[in-house]
Amino acid sequence: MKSTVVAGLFATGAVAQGGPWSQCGGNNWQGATTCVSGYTCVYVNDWYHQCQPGAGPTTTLRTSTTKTTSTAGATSTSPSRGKFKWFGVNHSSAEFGKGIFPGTWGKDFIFPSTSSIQTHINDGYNTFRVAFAMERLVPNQLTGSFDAGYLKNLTDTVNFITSKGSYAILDPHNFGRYYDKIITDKAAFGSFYTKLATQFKSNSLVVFDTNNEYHDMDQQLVFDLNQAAINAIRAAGATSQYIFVEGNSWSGAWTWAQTNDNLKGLTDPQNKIVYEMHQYLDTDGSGTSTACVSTDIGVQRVQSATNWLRANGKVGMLGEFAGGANSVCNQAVTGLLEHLKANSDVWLGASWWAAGPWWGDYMYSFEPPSGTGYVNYNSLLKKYVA
Ligand SMILES: *[C@@H]1O[C@H](CO)[C@@H](O)[C@H](O)[C@H]1NC(C)=O
Ligand SMILES: CC(=O)N[C@H]1CO[C@H](CO)[C@@H](O)[C@@H]1O
Repeated sequence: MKSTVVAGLFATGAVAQGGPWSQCGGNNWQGATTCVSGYTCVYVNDWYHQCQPGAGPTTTLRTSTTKTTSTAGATSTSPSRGKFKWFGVNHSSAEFGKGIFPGTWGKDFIFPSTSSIQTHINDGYNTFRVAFAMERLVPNQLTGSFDAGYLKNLTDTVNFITSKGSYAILDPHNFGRYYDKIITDKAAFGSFYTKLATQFKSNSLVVFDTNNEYHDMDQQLVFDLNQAAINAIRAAGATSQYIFVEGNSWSGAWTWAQTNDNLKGLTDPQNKIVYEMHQYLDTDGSGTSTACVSTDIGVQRVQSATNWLRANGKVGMLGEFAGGANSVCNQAVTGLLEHLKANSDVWLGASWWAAGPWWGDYMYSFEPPSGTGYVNYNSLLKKYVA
């Protein structure tokens, strides 16, 4: 998984010019520092300068990092201004140590770094999906009481985000399961949301995500769990918040229209349901490879979901997406975001998978300052902030 793609492209010498989207500078960089025709070497951060579309001097530009792509009229990949309601990053770490419950803070799991969140806010992002484990919040049973320590840390993270005016998506990263067993008790599931909503109902910048990636479950059960969560959240008095529902088959956008068509029947008295889908661009769509299938795979994979949303008068959020640090993925991700933006009547936003203090050299890590995804995609993603 460790990504060596970008460094490998020009690791062989200082002769060649950098190709599209390749690295062209940064601390300790040994390769080419100029780009092929039509591309400009753009300062991204101290560790990374990148060949981005656009005419101009082929030397490194230190300033105006994200504005330099506008001059290449022929370049269809140059994004225009975004109008997403939500655009941001998953912060994943509080759910780490799956299976080790409750586990030890600082060893098995940790909460997101507020300074990293602040960096993302400074970059312009306004939405953070905060993953957590239901087994840590309610250790004994779904209907049980919250663990005070875990709740406090989760609440501190949420409050940090929303005190800055950003949205915090509460993401029980549980796959429709509790201690690895598919949740079938809808009333108990609802009671979890009663407690969660009671806790956060006065904070309108909180978004309730009903659960991360249901999969291999009865389709009616997925419907029922989502509806139970919606009913409980509203009954608890949380009426201003958006609710993100997720679907079966890992909430994949590419299979949504076939698999999750029944979810169009979900109802909310506040009419604030958003369909959260996920989409990765590797062969099996699992988000486990640095490679993307093709430069237009992003658009291909979400097109049917776009059609489904519009045909049914629904709105969606691409709650997880990512791509490896290479030119094919860079173009595929650009195409994906352009498509979402062009259809922003039905796609309200997107959030990258993922940041978190413990991702290390993970191929998609958006943890500043040196996560592979952050280094390679921040300058692109920043262009889409709300
Ligand atoms: C909460 O965070 C504090 C550090 O701020 C840590 O000492 C404590 O163990 C954490 N507790 C839980 C349950 O996460
Ligand atoms: C796509 C991806 O990497 N998903 C991972 C997200 O993090 C959880 C753990 O929190 C993993 O189980 C997933 O594989």
